[in-house]
Amino acid sequence: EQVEQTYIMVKPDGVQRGLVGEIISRFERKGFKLTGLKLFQCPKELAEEHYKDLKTKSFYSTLIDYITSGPVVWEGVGVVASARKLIGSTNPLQAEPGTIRGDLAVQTGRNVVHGSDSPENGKRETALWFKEGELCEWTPAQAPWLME
Ligand code: DAT
Ligand code: MG
Repeated sequence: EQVEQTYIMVKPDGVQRGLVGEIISRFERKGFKLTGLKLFQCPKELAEEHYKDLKTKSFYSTLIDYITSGPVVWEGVGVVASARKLIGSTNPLQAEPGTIRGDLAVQTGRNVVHGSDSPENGKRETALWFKEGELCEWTPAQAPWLME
């Protein structure tokens, strides 16, 4: 099994609404290992690089204006696809109850959290938001109780 890395970001609405603990807690309870954590005011250039694939979209400039936040990196087996399921659909009104967006948000433009959409982007975004030495390598005590 391949260990993947994903980049999870609590967006500014999640931080302002006091949902940081709630959101991080869902990934912790699932069993994913936290390897980096940072509260961060995002410069415009970094937001533009992060969302560069959406540059041609009509909502691009509002999206860039909105992104300033407390980011988090999680790492684990199969974490990228699984984190996307925990997060739910982009439009919170279509996200299933039980998912983060399904439970905590109502609008696409305020959907509280970001998660990388592929292992490649997980690596790319982690490298974008965290410097060398800011990630922590450790073995959770619960590891043998989580995976055989
Ligand atoms: P996701 O965040 O689910 O990966 P995405 O990568 O397609 O979704 O888009 C990034 C963000 O851009 C998304 O979280 C909210 C915003 N966005 C996406 N589609 C939008 C739309 N049709 N109108 C307004 N904002 C949108
Ligand atoms: Mg995306």
